[in-house]
Amino acid sequence: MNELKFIFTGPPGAGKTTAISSISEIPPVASDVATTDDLAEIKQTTTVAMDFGEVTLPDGQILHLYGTPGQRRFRHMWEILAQGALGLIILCDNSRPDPIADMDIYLENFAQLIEQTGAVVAVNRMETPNSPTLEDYYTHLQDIGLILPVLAADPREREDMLMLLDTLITTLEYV
Ligand SMILES: Nc1nc2c(ncn2[C@@H]2O[C@H](COP(=O)(O)OP(=O)(O)OP(=O)(O)O)[C@@H](O)[C@H]2O)c(=O)[nH]1
Ligand SMILES: [Mg+2]
Repeated sequence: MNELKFIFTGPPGAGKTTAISSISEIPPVASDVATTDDLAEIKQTTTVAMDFGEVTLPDGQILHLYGTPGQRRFRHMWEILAQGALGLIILCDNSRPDPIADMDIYLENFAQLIEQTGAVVAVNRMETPNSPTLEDYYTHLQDIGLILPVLAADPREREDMLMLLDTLITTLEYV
């Protein structure tokens, strides 16, 4: 049987490692090391290779969840992790300077996967003052010819993350 595999991606600190640890029914596998650069001001660790977790779907199948490193310098892992994936979740951190430009980086890098399968966009830290609305994300996606679901979701909340998986699965059923 083919592996059922979803990928979480997005910029450093968006919450990919957090999301997988919120959802996973097995102890998640992480590959975090201490942050040393500018990122150290925001958080203590960063992913250098991948995150891994598992969740059982309502039909009993096991879904494998992989998280990419956010940092560009580890981008060689993005392609490796995307192989054989059935869908993509792009996490956006609305407190970053230009979160829509962040989204574009991952849309571009995973364009082939998105075209072949599907993707959802999840935005956290929505309470950030003067930050984009969900409508802004959606409009931008439309402008570049993509119709993807855009949701507000907190990676620390398991229910939010399960809702994302559900949305992605529903999207894929219509591809
Ligand atoms: N307050 C708040 N904190 C959040 C929210 N979403 C994520 N976080 C926090 O942001 C941090 C995200 O860290 P990670 O999960 O390591 O981020 P990552 O995307 O894996 O980052 P890299 O591996 O460096 O690419 C965690 O400390 C989360 O608790 C949110 O909506 N609100
Ligand atoms: Mg991480």
